[in-house]
Amino acid sequence: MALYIFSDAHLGAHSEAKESEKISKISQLCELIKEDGDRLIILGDLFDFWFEYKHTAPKEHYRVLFLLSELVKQGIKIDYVSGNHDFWLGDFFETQMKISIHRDDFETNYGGKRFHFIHGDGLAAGDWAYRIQKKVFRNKFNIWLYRKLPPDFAFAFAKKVSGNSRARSSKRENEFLSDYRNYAAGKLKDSFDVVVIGHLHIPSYEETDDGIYVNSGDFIEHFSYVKVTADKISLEYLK
Ligand SMILES: [Mn+2]
Repeated sequence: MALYIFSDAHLGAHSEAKESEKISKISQLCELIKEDGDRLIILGDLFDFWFEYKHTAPKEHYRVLFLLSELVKQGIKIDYVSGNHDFWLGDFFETQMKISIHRDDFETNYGGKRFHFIHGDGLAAGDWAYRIQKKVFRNKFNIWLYRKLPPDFAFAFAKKVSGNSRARSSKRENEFLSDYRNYAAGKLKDSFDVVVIGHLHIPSYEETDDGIYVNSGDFIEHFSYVKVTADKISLEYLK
């Protein structure tokens, strides 16, 4: 029995070669999960952009959706904590994939330990500009309005904006690494045993007297993931 966690594949953001590499690594991870896993947590930004309409969902992500549904079919429970690139998840994952969606942070117990999960966008104290943008992007009326756009146009536009946001945030977040550490420290004082965050694309594992803070890294360059068993929590890398 093991719980697996990964994040930040940003599917759809890169060249065809990179996209194939990412998909084959996700497939490799799924094989590991099938061997000894019983739970998977996707910690946000699996997709670089996800938007669904009442009657349609993006076809370019068929391959990863297939891999995930294979896991569900095997009885593996999947939770998906949305990130800043995929917060527009509608009901597709819950109704069609049987995957639970969490739009903010998410708490759960595993192997007798208490876990706190959050993607991590907007955590840094100095990141006020992003927090304003987040309010606009998540506004119900704005989402309703955006859905009125023809899908091909809406996707082309979003991919442009999404690329800009990626370029900006990688620089910004690196300046705020200590804010993430402080956030985790607060939660660990607050009775959690383990805090797992994504978003930074920098894998890390830190143990203190209060517990463990892990950053899941990314599935673009590091192919890092977190594995939790009854007696061990580790940050691992795919070969
Ligand atoms: Mn992110």
